[in-house]
Amino acid sequence: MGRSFSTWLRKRLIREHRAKIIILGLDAAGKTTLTRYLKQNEFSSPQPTVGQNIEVIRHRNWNLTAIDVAGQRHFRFLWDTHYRGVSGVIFVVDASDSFRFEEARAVMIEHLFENEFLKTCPILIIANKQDLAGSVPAATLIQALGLHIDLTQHTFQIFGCSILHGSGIEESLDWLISRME
Ligand SMILES: Nc1nc2c(ncn2[C@@H]2O[C@H](COP(=O)(O)OP(=O)(O)OP(=O)(O)O)[C@@H](O)[C@H]2O)c(=O)[nH]1
Ligand SMILES: [Mg+2]
Repeated sequence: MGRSFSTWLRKRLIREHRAKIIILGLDAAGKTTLTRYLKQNEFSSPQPTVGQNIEVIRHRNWNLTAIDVAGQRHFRFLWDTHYRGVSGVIFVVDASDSFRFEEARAVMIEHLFENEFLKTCPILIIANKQDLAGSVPAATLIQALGLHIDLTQHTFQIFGCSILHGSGIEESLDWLISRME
């Protein structure tokens, strides 16, 4: 499938309120917990993902096909197989795990900012686990991840969320949908 056909199809689906989104982030950030919350509206503690989960999520009047990938290092090469046709990206960060911010930044640079397929996609960053002591607020995470330096070419927004408490999630998804084209 050529790039222009793929772009035409993506735009047409958006007009019908259908889109493919991809959920990226380090292992244990909360990608599968988020996917399940969006699907079933409840918190869970999933096993680490092997490969990927694909779920269709209803949000407002949208049908979102969400690709929830495995974040462990040895699975990250698989992310490449899902980028084509993506209209929006969610990058989940465990905001309580400052030891891994540097690794999260490196993964963002490699997989997001230098990615041809995701160049025009809005990027929603979830600063997750705000319920945990020691978690940093969204504004601090922008600095810690260097987003003010690296993300100048992209449409992005960061939201502090706790999937455990169900806070910040609805409005973050509203933002992503409003920016998809
Ligand atoms: N306290 C708290 N724990 C959370 C939150 N979100 C997710 N978790 C927990 O974080 C752990 C990891 O969550 P997962 O959803 O499996 O993480 P993942 O990003 O899918 O990890 P991989 O599949 O290995 O890439 C689980 O024990 C979740 O219950 C949150 O908002 N608050
Ligand atoms: Mg997972």
